[in-house]
Amino acid sequence: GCYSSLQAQEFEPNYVETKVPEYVLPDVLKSATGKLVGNRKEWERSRRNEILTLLEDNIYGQMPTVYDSIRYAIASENKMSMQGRAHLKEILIEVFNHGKSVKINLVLFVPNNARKPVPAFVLINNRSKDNMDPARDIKSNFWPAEVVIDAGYAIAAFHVDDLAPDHKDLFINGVLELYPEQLKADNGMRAIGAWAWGASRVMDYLEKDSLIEKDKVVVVGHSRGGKASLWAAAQDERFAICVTNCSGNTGAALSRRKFGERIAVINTAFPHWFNNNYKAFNNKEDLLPVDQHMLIALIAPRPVYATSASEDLWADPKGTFLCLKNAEPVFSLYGLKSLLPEEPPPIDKPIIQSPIAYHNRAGKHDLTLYDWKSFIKFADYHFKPGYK
Ligand code: GTR
Repeated sequence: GCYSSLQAQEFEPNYVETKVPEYVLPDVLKSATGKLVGNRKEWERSRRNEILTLLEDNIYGQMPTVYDSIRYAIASENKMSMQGRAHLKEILIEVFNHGKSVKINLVLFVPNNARKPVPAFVLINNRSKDNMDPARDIKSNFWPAEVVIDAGYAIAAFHVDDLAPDHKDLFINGVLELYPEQLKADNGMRAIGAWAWGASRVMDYLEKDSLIEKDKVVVVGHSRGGKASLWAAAQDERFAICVTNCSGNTGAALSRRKFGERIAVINTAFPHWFNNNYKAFNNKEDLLPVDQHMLIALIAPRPVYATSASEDLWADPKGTFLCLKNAEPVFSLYGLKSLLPEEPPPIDKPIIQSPIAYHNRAGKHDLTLYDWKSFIKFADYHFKPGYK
């Protein structure tokens, strides 16, 4: 894997369950003033916003939602791509603010053989740009466009470099030029926030594309991209479903377990991912006013699917499962019953027909065809009435 040199040289991750310390998670339903939220109205009126602000201020940074203008242009189109199975559109999304602009290159395939509008998956691509080859000369299971098209869904992807290059010095070349005040703020947006912001601009476009069913858009991210997909869905309620694959620390794993990757490690290896305030929690996980179950809770009542991989202990599979479990009380406020068991399910036994879904796939840290096929089943279950 691509672990930092820090991990190898100075940091011994804990991979032993019996060495997980005792910890107390902040109560997702208990407000700062100690008041317990008892119903969805109270959740939506007060506690939800309180948690959103805590996550902004302490971890992910602010999410600017205002910009001067946005422009969409079709850079290329082929109504008979994939041997006639799909309509390809390459969309250039350009967002302007403060006299600067950022360009997002969206690759979108829409199935020809499906009733329009169609539901869609959008991948935040944090790996090679080849993963989203519009010509389909290169095919990758990281973004298996043909499989998704054949399942009756549109599939889109954009690359994180368009928003904020994934580098500690270069990340400022993108969205942050549009919002220079963010860079100066200790609770300002950084790279993960910029990627999530990009997902929302893609949503701005998809809402206007008559081929797309705008209230059935799934945001998907893997690992660092999965941290961004969670933050995007928490901030932007237009995403109908959130998928976070192997997102680990500061994604869908509980920080207080101190298992595998730690906040201090992530902040050192990737100082450009989270805001300045987050650095104060290096080796002080228990002082955070939040833990990651509260990020999951912000997505309720919309369905969430988190995954692990059995060999990816760095991302803490058990801590991911427990993170989902601890978000259940908020789904309950909406009358939604999670079907997750009390203990983590066996490897390769996905729990899909549930508002909160989970699997631990056999194998390594990756986004695979197995994962995608499970996400399609999850979307079918929630989007297609009469699903069996
Ligand atoms: C690792 C990082 C993880 C995860 C991963 C990835 O180096 O420590 O948090 O984001 O990269 O994105 O694949």
